[in-house]
Amino acid sequence: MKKISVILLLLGGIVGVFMALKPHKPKRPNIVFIMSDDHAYQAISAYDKRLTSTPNIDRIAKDGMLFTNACVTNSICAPSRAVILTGKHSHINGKIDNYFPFDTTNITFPQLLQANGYQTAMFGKLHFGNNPKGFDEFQILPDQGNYYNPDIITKKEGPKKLIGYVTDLITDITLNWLKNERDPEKPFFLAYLHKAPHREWIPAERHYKEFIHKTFPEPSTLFDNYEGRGTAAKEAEMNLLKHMNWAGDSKIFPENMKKLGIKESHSYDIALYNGTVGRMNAAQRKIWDDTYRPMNEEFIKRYPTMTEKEKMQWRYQRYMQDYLGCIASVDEGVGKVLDFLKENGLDENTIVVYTSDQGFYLGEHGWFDKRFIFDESFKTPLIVKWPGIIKAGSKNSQMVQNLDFAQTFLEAAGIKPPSDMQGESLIPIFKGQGKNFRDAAYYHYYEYPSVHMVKRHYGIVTEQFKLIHFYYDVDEWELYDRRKDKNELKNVYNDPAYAKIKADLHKKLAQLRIKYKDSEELDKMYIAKYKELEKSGKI
Ligand code: SGN
Ligand code: CA
Repeated sequence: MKKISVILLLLGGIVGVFMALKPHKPKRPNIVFIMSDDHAYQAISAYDKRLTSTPNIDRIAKDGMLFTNACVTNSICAPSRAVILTGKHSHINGKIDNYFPFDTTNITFPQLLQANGYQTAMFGKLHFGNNPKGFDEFQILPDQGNYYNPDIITKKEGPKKLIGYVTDLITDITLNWLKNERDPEKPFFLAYLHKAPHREWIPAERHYKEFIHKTFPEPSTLFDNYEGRGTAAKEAEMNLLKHMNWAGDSKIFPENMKKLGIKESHSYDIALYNGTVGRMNAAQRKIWDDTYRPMNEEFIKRYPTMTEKEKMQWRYQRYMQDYLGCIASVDEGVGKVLDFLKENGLDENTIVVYTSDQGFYLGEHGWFDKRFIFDESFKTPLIVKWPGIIKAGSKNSQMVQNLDFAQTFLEAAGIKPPSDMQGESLIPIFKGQGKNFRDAAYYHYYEYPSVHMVKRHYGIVTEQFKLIHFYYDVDEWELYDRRKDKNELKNVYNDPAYAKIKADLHKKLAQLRIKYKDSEELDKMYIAKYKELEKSGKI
């Protein structure tokens, strides 16, 4: 007996010495990728305290790095997601707009993570029309998803209908996976993807009751008349006063629209309202009606004597009350996930990213929605924490893009990225290096003619300038001086003082088009394909 114990002890010692001598391989980090839909950086208090407070999202900034010039390559939902997953520009991955199908022969970074030992999960909004590849588990909203009692497509059980509020449900599904389905032996990649705060901006009950009484500061360009810019800004249909729906967006009850003879009371708007609010069950609907009725009654009294200016101001407040109310739940959800990571010792070796699929107009230029290369929609929030690598409370102003995530995550996981990915790893920036990371960003938006009527355009953005080409049914160039004209109100393309700058930027833009393999031939090819979709009635 004694002999056996001695042998065992000796063996144990040998193993111990061997383990100690073996080079220590750091554990690969987990990645929690949190993305909301249409979350403007103006509505995150770590960026801007004027509109609202997001204490939990701000915690990521406090522990990590806040990017002040993060931007997208194509400011619209599904294309942005395709760029993120493939690490390739829209014209290469083929998902140029919300209509084109996502080509599932594209290789995405989650597929590579999964093939290299990561456990992968995706919960929430994807918006591809097909299921994600490379995920051990997913539960995704079909198409845009619904705010109340949403349908969901699950990997294990197929389609299901859930009861409750979408942001809370996505959070619960995510927490449940972390608690019960995560494999502690593997590093994980978790995509936690909110539908909120996408149009039609329906907050959770607790928040609409709270936010409906709030008043928010107006942006200085709320009454923009689009002078000084080209046709594209003038013809876009994203004006709060002219293009928002009264029922679907501003929550004027359909019967009240009739009563007031609001001209815009078209059937599409009523259908939107019924398609969203109409999904509530009796109990949810009662709280909704009780909360929004007094607002409706007050509006009925005021409307007949309201000036256009007052209507615009009213619509802006209504918009912000609902939009920011949606964000309140997103922030709470983020807080719960961060708490879980901390309480379970997962915070130290986990990269946490908070971002949006693009930026959004919160009344700047009188607009809502996105799509343009102009700052509020070109830029996107990006906050990243990675203890031990990223210095807590740091800020970075490099022009990083959503194009860069794939290579960043692959490098973090020790995987060599495919050579045809087009971004750059952000890891040097995380480590406090990476100065002059990108001197110019390339942008290309396609979805036209379509909702909001933002014309097709591509362009180059440097720290100081923005050169844009609007094409398809116009052929217009615009140039903005970002240093002098922060709100991008004056196109200086034809100002002789900018002749040299203009020539340099044209040259640089042509080089970028070559570098990223974009071209006039591709522009024409995508227009032809778009026209085919239009003909087949898919647009
Ligand atoms: C819907 C919205 C638009 C929005 C697009 C794309 N209208 O069509 O305002 O721009 O989705 O959004 S709605 O009245 O139906 O809400 S995206 O986030 O999917 O790109
Ligand atoms: Ca979006």
